Amino acid sequence: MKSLRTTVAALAVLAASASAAFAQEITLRSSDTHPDGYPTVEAVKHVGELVKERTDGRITIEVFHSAQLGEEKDTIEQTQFGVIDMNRVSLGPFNNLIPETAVVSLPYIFRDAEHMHRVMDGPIGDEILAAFEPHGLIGLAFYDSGARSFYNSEKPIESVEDLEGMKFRVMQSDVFVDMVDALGGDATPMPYGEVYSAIETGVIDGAENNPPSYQTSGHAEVAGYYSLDEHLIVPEVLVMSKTRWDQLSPEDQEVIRQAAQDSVSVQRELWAEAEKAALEEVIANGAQVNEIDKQPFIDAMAPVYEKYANTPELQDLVERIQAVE
Ligand code: BDP
Repeated sequence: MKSLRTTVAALAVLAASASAAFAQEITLRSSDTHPDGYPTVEAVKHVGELVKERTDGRITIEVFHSAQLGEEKDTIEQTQFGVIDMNRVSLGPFNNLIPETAVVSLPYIFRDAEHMHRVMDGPIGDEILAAFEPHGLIGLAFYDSGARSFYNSEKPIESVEDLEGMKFRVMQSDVFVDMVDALGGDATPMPYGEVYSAIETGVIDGAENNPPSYQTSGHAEVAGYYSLDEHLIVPEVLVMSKTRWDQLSPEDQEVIRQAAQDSVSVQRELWAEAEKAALEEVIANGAQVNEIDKQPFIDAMAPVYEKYANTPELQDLVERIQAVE
């Protein structure tokens, strides 16, 4: 009797572990600072749909939009620790940690969005994705973020001189602090979620971002001058916690990586539409948008390049990016 019970119990354990191995349901939580409907949020949802389809419903990705899991810098740390599984973030907050990301965050490093695509879709992009791994993250794909320009509550910026003494919020990255310094302005790094009230209360005069962020954050309501100096074409990245990644089978890892790559073209399309619509909408709501001669802004960036392309390898990376047609 005892031996029969032991055998039955042993069989039950075996059956349970076998079914766990074959059909382990996995839910991955992904963070995004942007609201529902924003191109990056929709792109990661698309990754989720592809992954679900390709694993017969076994793997689910839940996207927590609107900074529900926290501000970017904090969520990045939590992703490194494995508390958050996936994260869609700007490359900016990685600059102080991963020098390669600082190079692709240099002002005017990309001539235009097409140049950025050609660089990030090729071996240089792969090199930068690989640079995340020693920091506890797996780089999966790059997304579009258009071009960032200055906006403020005071006046249209028409020349570099107009920035003199003005206070601008930047992302938490030394590159952007030095960029504003080089233009004669005063930079205040702060989390994205604090910018609206900082402008409203006059703690800062303005910030800088792409049109969809300028619009969806509501910053256009409190800083109505948007001046198209387009100083930064900084890609966004979808990363995964390496701790979580290492728990997945190689097959599941491949499904996730491929789905992320497959979402890039979808995000680019959504981005192009969102960018156009955002500019139209802020103008319709009263924002004043002006063009600028960019050359003096480009010329002012020499010290920033010198500071961040500060090893032969990083200097070489700058040159290789510039050499991409
Ligand atoms: C937006 C990026 C977002 C950043 C934000 C910022 O998409 O990832 O958090 O700018 O300025 O354009 O912090």
